[in-house]
Amino acid sequence: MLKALIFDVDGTLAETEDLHRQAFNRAFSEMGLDWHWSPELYADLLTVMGGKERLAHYVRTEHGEPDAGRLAQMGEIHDRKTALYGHLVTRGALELRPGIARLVGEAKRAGLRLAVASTTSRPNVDTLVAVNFPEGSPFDVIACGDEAERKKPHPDVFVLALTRLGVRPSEAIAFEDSAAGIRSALDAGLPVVATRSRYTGGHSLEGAFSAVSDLGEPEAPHRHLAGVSWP
Ligand code: XBP
Ligand code: MG
Repeated sequence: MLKALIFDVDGTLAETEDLHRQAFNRAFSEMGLDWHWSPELYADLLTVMGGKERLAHYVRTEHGEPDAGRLAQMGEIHDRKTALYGHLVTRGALELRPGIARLVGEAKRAGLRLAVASTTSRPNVDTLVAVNFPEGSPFDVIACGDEAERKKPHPDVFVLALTRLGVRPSEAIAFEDSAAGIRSALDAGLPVVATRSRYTGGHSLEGAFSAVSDLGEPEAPHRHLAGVSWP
């Protein structure tokens, strides 16, 4: 019997990744670094799950093995990026993908429990949920970021969500946008509904029992922020 739905965040609940990219670039600029992640480069870097791990991969491949000073700077960059990303989300730069609000509401009314299982950092989840569910979070469980010992495609974060929900994999469905996320959910024993996002258009959806363009009826045209303005 179905008891819970488990949602990935970035790319599934909302099209967040380009805001992460812009926030990284802003943080680089603020710290006097001439690094710039184009959408094309970021699409490649997204094969590395986790912003901290993604940044470390970029530094190692483009700028050599980081010394202690660089490692400290990388931590500052990611912290600043998270703050800048939160600023953009708080200003309404993100909206839920089509159908998410409807599905979440219907699931709650049907008595299902809801969880988040994400690689992203907790502040990013909290801000996205607070802005887009102003009447209160619909999620009974949030498993994210460094709570998982190993990041996606390892199953750890989905296993953590299942444990916290107190349900078996056969009693839940996972929603994911990326190949790594699908792998993570499958290896946790979960059936997966896949919905590609802007940055995962070329990803394999192998293993998902269903793949949809998005989760809902056509809604009002996306409200695009005219241009981001930094704090
Ligand atoms: C996607 C990720 C995250 C975000 C950036 O997470 O890999 O790392 O890109 O967020 P998911 P952080 O698809 O599992 O939601 O910088 O906080 O990691
Ligand atoms: Mg994702």
